[in-house]
Amino acid sequence: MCTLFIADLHLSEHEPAITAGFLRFLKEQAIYAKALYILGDFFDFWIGDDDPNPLHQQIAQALMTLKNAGVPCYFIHGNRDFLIGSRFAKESGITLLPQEKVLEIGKNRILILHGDTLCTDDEAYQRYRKKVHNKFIQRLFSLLPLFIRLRIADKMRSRSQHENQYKSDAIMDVNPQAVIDTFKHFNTEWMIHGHTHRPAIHTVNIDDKIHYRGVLGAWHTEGSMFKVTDEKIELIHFPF
Ligand code: LP5
Ligand code: MN
Repeated sequence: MCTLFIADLHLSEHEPAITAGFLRFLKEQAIYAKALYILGDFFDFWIGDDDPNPLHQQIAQALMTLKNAGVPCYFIHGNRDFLIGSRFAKESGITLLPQEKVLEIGKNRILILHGDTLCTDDEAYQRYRKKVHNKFIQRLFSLLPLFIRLRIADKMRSRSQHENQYKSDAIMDVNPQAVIDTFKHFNTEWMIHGHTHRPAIHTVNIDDKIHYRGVLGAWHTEGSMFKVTDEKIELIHFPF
């Protein structure tokens, strides 16, 4: 039995092929897994569980079907969908996890996280993240009418895309020292994250011990997952 990890699908009504690819992945792969972990940026953006977007209901139903088939699904928030809350969790049957979680699979201790918290060189983003993760600000935002929230999210998306044009690739990648500190803090051999859209398995030598940082790919034109069994950990890309 395997445990599957995915992230950065950025599901949206404007990308029906990715939605179709995810629904197929549920039916043909996830259904046979021990569990499915979604590590953030599952939706392209999320402005509240009260958003009546039909795509959200379609995905919730598909995840509930997976749960009813005996495959639990766990979710870690990304920087686009950090407002996913208990109502969507109940409707979809997913379990919301904290932003970092250590799993023990076979002999491996694996830290799972979205990955944006490792990008400490991106100071503008870390300042922004602190603000939007403030519970009071989130509460105020949730009280706004839906159409206002949509407008704000749209402005935030365009501002982000604009700012990203002037940021180096290095700034938007993980900070090596943050990775080492995180490995030491959680005392794991592996970490699996998304966010950077740079799929790979990196080795990190800490005090002559090799650790592994697995990075998931975004679902632009193909699926990307980590498949973990007691024996091995594989990064797999597959057509939708
Ligand atoms: O998302 P992406 O890939 O473009 O870039 C990310 C970082 N940017 C973000 C911002 C999101 O894209 C914005 C969309 C969120 C939708 C949900 C709305 C919920 C609102 C809740 C309010 C409580 O995450 C980007 C990183 C990049 O990853 C790589 O790591 O660099 O970070 C930035 O661009 C930082 C910017 O400085 C912040 C941009 C947001 C602008 C906020 C002010 C505008 C508000 C307008 C209100 C009228
Ligand atoms: Mn992200």
